[in-house]
Amino acid sequence: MTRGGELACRGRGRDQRKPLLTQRLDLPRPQENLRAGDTSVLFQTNSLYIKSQQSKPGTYEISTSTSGVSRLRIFPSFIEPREVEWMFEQLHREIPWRQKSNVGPDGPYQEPRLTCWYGEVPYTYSRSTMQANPHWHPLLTMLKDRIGEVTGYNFNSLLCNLYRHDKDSIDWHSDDEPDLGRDPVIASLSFGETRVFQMRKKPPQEEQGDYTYVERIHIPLDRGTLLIMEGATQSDWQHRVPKEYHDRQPRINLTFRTMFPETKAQP
Ligand SMILES: O=C(O)CCC(=O)C(=O)O
Ligand SMILES: [Mn+2]
Repeated sequence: MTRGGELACRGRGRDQRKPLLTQRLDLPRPQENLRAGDTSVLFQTNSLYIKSQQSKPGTYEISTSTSGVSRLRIFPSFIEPREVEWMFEQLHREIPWRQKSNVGPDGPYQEPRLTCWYGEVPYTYSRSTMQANPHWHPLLTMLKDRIGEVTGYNFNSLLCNLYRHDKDSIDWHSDDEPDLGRDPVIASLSFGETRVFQMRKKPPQEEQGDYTYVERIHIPLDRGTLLIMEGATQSDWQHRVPKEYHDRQPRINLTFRTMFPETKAQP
């Protein structure tokens, strides 16, 4: 019986189910231009892990809904190993990192990571705004252009993130602010320590916001790896980088985006 079959037989009662995190499944070999129907194995379990030290390269269609196809593209070693170290050092030293104060349901809090925004327009998330900053560091411009050449996407903005240690994190969210337009494409490039990028599918309406049984994907993002999120990924999924229980060295993550400030309801 497949793991999916086991899950289906286990019923809905919370205590009859194994904890979600014990469910493991190797990814099928990725293919370029996978069609949604080809990835049905992804839906036989509600927890999908991309195991191994390095994420497997390829294009993954992770779901299809009325919003469209949600797609990930993974490029391990997008930055060559001999280049990642000096780039990390330079970004760590020269980006003007700041701690942002956000506003959550329980009031203001200090975001548990450092950030820096580059773009012609301000960026607001978690009810707090980062001012426009057109003073791109030359290394960041070079990386933006290199990603553009390979992916065909011409990004105009960048949120830089520095996770100083194991207790720095970003909680569940989607990158779906109105200025990012419909179906935002996000290019995420990582340096430094490997951290796990987790995704969970938004539950159907009848689950009333209960994420207990949704599909999950875990992707270890190691230095030099480029992850692209495309299509309906921001409408249909959330993502986070959780805190860790063991020491972690600093990690830098660059999330390139395209802002469409003039058109609120976008192209
Ligand atoms: O650090 C990461 O890999 C993800 C960061 C992220 O999702 C964000 O800043 O919106
Ligand atoms: Mn994000």
